[in-house]
Amino acid sequence: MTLFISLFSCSKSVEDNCFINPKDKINNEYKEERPYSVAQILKHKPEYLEIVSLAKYRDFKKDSTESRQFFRSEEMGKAHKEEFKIFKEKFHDEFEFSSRQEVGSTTYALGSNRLGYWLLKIQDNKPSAYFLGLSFSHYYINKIQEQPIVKDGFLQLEGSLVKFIEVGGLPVYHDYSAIEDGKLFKINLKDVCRDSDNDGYNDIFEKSFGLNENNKDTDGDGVDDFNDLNPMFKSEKNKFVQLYEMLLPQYSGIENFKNLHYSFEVFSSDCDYFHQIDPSIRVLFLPEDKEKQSYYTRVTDVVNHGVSKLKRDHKAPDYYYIETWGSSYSTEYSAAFKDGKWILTNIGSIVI
Ligand SMILES: [Ca+2]
Ligand SMILES: [Ca+2]
Ligand SMILES: [Ca+2]
Repeated sequence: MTLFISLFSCSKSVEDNCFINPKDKINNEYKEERPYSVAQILKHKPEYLEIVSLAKYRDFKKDSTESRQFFRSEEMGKAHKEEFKIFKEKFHDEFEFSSRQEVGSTTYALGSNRLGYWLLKIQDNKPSAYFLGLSFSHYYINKIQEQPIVKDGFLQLEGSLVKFIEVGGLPVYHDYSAIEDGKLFKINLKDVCRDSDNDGYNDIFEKSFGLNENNKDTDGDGVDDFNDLNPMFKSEKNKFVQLYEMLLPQYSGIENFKNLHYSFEVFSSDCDYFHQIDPSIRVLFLPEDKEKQSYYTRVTDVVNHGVSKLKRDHKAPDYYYIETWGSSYSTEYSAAFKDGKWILTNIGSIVI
């Protein structure tokens, strides 16, 4: 009996996960999360990260203002473009690049994208990217590194512990402020580069985003994680899956997302139909319940788009409502399923 109850309470049904129950209380209340203190950041820091306090350092203010000026100057912009040309080619413009360094025949650089910071490596003409798992909500890495970033078998990055501050106005945007300057973030290169299942994504990346670091093919669909556009869940064909596929963000000018191994659209959803999409962009899913997410995704804002649960029209069968949102818009659709096809009608948009 006990077993029955626990099974029952653990697995919510597709109905619960994908459809809005009119009896559900919808909680749209905006909760401002308090920034972490230094003590909290240190308490939760990744176990592979060593933080050293520096006596002499380039402080946060200097780095953030100077690097801003640096990238605005045309001449510097050109020089930067030239310096990182090989990285842009190999990584298809998937990152912002900084701090290039040669070690023997290997070339390193730092990369950052919407998911976070990466160590980039080009060796024998072959590019690899290793996720660092350092949340940009807590760790600021100096854009101008005055010391070599790879030394004595360690990745060594100067930076600060920071917090986000909200800047008012519409849209509300975030800025940083340093809460403790002058830090050296040290990670053993072995820990950075460890890829236990040898699928092309390092363990830190897989653990941070809920992939299986001990299995090349997390969802068992025969396509390894590195080449799977939806690596977490097996795709299925179903009318609701088809609807979710239609509502994915569209990108123009990108020829083939298959070559972009480090650019993901991250969604927070428990809906099986959403999970089962066969997308043309790379996707990852986070559990809606923050407690079930990895520490990294709990504290790092990596979700830029969303597609809501479905709402039935109780008067008309095969008629639904669904909402999509991005950082500056939300759109509500009515969706009617007729003769094997969805007819989507925009019934209201809000642009911020
Ligand atoms: Ca791996
Ligand atoms: Ca894997
Ligand atoms: Ca797979």
